[in-house]
Amino acid sequence: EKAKWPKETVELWTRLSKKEANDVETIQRSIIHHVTTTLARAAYNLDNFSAYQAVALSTRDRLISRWNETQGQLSKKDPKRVYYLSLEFLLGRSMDNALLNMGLKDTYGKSIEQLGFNMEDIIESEVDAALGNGGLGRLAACYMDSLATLEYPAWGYGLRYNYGIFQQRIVDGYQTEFPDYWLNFDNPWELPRLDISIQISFGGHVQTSQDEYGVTRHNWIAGQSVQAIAYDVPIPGYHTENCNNIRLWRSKPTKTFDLTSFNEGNYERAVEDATNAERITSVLYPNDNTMAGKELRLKQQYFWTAASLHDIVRRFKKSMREWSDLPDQVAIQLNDTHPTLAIVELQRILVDVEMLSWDDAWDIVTRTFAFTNHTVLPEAMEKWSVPMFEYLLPRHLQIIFDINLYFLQKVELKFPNDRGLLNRMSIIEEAQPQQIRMAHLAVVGSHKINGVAALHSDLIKTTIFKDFVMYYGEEKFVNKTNGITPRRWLHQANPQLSTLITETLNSDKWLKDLSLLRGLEKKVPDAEFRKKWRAIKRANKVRLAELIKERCHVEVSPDALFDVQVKRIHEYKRQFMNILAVIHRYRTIKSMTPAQKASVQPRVVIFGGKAAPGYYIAKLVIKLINSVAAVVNQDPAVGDLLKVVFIPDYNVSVAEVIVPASDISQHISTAGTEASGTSNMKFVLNGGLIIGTLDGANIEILEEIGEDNIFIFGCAAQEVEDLRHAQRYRGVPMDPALQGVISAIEKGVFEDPKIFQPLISTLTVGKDFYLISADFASYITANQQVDIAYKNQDEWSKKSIRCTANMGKFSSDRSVKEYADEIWNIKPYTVIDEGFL
Ligand code: Z16
Repeated sequence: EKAKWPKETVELWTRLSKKEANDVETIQRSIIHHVTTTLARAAYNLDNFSAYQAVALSTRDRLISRWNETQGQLSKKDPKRVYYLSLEFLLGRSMDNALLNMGLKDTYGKSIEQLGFNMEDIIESEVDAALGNGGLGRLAACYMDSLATLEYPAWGYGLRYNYGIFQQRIVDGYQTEFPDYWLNFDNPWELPRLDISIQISFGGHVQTSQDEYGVTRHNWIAGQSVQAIAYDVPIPGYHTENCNNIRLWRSKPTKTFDLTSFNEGNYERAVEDATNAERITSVLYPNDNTMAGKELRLKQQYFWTAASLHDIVRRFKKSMREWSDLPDQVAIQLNDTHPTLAIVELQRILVDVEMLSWDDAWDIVTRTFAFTNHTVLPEAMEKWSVPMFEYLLPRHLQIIFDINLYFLQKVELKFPNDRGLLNRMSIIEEAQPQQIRMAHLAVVGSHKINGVAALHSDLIKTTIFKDFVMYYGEEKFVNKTNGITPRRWLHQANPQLSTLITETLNSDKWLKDLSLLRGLEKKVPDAEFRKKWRAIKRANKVRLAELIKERCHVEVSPDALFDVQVKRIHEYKRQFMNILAVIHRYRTIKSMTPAQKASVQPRVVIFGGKAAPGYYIAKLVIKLINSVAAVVNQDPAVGDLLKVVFIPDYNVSVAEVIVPASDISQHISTAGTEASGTSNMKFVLNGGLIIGTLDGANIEILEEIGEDNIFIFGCAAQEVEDLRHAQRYRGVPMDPALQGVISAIEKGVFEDPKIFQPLISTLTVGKDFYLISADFASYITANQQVDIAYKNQDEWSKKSIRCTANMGKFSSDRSVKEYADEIWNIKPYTVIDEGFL
């Protein structure tokens, strides 16, 4: 304790713990120091990767001092905090972002240059932290950036997987998966907290007894236990001292691992159990928008929520407050249903361990939690089989049954004699075996439930949570439209455009107040400005063309229209419809006279995205794209009029190259299926136009940028059910253009047609669930309108500028502020730079 030290000792510490300065020479010294000591290498004869490691370590030192300052000041002040529980944080690379946010990029650039290295090469040496699948995981990362930038006291909690999302390679046109062992080299962006270790239990049984007041007490006698070890990932805000934290848990065998087995002389059994303990945080499940139902996944969820809650409760207890104050000190946001067990675990701690009454405990629990829903797709709804759950978490199962009992009793009081209603609302689904509906549990245990875009938030109120809206009332269900961080997705990914915007607006304030982009509108009539705007887009396309050359071995012209669809491969996202329209385009070009061809707008169609390894149909879509590409790209009758590429291993870093380089991007899900989408926002922010359906956040983007600057087609969400019905029971025939395309595939224009039969079958009349046939004609028309509009480059540039200018709403700063004000009830806290470590 500092207070007990003699004056000289305190003075010595104070004098010697001054933070390192941020001038070029000090930074160079720090880099060289890490080369020669931490890395134990010679200061000359370094490769790019070692140089990257040294620069990363030097950057890390600066992050750590901000982290220390922030966490120290927050401990003293002890304001209300928010905890964002997410099984996924798709952070991507850290170095460039950390340097930009801390305002050190230029100084580091100079320092590195003088030491004989190039900043861009060094940045490229970093591997992505890919602890997420797609939209949900990247959203968590954007929200962490905004929380730190807006100076909210916030922590993320997640898992430190040894293997992130698999690496995708294309072999013979098919996706093949390779492990992403991202921790092969030291990870400088985490701080191991080997001293923070929490014991987590599984299995066993529940002992019941009466206490001295005759109250029944439940004692969970666990079967096995493992340790949770903390790894902290600092998240610096943009141009602020505040530095938040993501705490990731790693599973380890308990220190005294299976003494019993040892004592029985069963050494092998003991070591085997130890290996099983490590398995919990071994791998990220590679499903986006589908539920797998594996036992290990449930173990991950409990391990993570129990460790996080233990940590949160420990921190709260230090403040010596009453339990009833918990909701005034702590807000916990559940990112999807994955962390719903936290609700049950907190109830267990309060009732079984802290001896609160059930009702007092439940009041505290429900005022603490809020829940974000990200999908209405039935296959994505989390359900756990009761027998499996009971085996792993017997006490938690009892608590869930009690929560359900008390809940249904209240429903029955309000709406008597409606067994259908009780069945529909129950947390337990009466199937064989019974299933726990995690979404129902999350709704019952939270004070606010939010969807992620206006349409989606309306839809959940009329579909999956309809009965709950009737019971609780409308106020519990709110909308928080997603957002993206303009720091990574414009400033960092598109530095030239960022510079032009700052010059034009005479300030860089827009990076913290994105609505200021409106100021670009006045430049729309300025031909000189439009020329600069176009030149930047072209430079970004040249960069993407180089990446395509490298990864796909296809040469594409940066003067063609770049048409992009990059996202997880899923039937509802309709990459299949896109490639079918590409085939239609190919056939149209092939049927043209040379004179007709002369007026065709050249187009490069760019695909990217991973399919879940067990999603057969999605993987066939990838194969079809690659088969079409193989035929089209070498057809002399087509030449540069049409190129098709599938960029392998789409990830955050690849997105940072693709997004600034698109002219048009495709967001074409069947209306009502894509909860929000966030890449749509990234493209438009970078001056890319979009073609899309009336789905998710596309609708709000349309409202902001105006109908002249977006290509909308297809049916609306309200029409979907009628269209499906008509198709099923009135046998609406397939769209003729689509019929032609299917015939071409079946004739073997693109490899052996047998391969694609299962894919084509999904379009059989009456089975085309995602309504590709119903939307096909309007999709083709919308694509033709894109071609026509692109011919007039000057008009296109006006649209492009208007796009960027009107994207202010979609900053994750706006989203996070809405959560803070309307759900979490937290205030910012500005960290003061005290100049000491
Ligand atoms: C996911 O990425 C999403 C939803 C979900 O249930 C599971 C996963 Cl892993 C996505 C939505 O599909 C997307 O529309 C949305 O923009 C994103 O979550 C963030 O909210």
